[in-house]
Amino acid sequence: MGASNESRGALVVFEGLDRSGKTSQCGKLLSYLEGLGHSVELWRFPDRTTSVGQMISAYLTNKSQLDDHTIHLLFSANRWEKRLTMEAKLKAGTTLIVDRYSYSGVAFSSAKGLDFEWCKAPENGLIAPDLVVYLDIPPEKAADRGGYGGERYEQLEFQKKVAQHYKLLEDSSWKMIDASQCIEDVEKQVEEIVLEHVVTCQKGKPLSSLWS
Ligand code: FDM
Repeated sequence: MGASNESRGALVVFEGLDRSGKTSQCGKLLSYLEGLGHSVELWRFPDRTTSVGQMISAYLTNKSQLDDHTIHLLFSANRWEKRLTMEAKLKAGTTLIVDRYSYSGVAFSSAKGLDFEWCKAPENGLIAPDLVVYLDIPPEKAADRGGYGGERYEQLEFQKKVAQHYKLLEDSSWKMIDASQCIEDVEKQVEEIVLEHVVTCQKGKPLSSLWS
C-alpha cells in the first residue's frame, strides 16, 4: 500500500470493553506524546460529528431503531468516510490515537449473533493499525467500576459476549494489557509499547490494509 522507508505517523488503536479505561488512557497518551514533541491527534469511532455518525448516535441512545445489519454497515461507513483523511495524516507524519476501530465493529455486531465473517467483510481495505492496545478487564470488574451510561450496549451480559468475540480477533498487532491494574501502571506500559511503534513507523514501516 505505502512505499517503504518513508517516515510516517503510527496508527494506534485502543480496544476493550466499556469502562476498561480506553478513553482515559487515550487522553494520557496524547499528552505524553505531545510532551515528547510528536505530532499526534486523538480520534474516536464512532465519530458522531458526521451525518452517518449522527444516525449511529441516535441508535446508541435508543432514539432510533435499526436492523442489526444496517447499523453494522453504518459503523463501517463511518470509518470509510474518514479513511482518506487518516491516510493523509499518517503520511504527513501525524500519529493517530484511535479510541475504537474495526475490532469494536466486529466484536459488538457478532456478539448480537451476526455472522463473524460477514461482519469483517466491510472492514476489508481500511488501514490496518500498527498497534492495537487491548485493555483487558473481566466484564464483571468493568461493570463494578460503575458509570455505564445507559447506552444500548452497556449491560453486563452483553459485554461478556463482546469480550468473547473480541478475543477471536487477536492477531500479531495486538498488545494485551491487564487493565485491572492501577491507572498509572497501565499508563506506563502503554507509553512504552506505543513509543516503540512510533519509532518503527518513523523509520518507514509501510502502511498495510485490514485484514491482511
Ligand atoms: N460500537 C463501536 C459498535 O458497535 N461498532 C463499532 O464499529 C464501534 C466503533 O458503539 F458500545 C459500539 C461500542 C460502544 C458504542 O462507543 C459507542 P463509545 O466508545 O461509548 O462512544
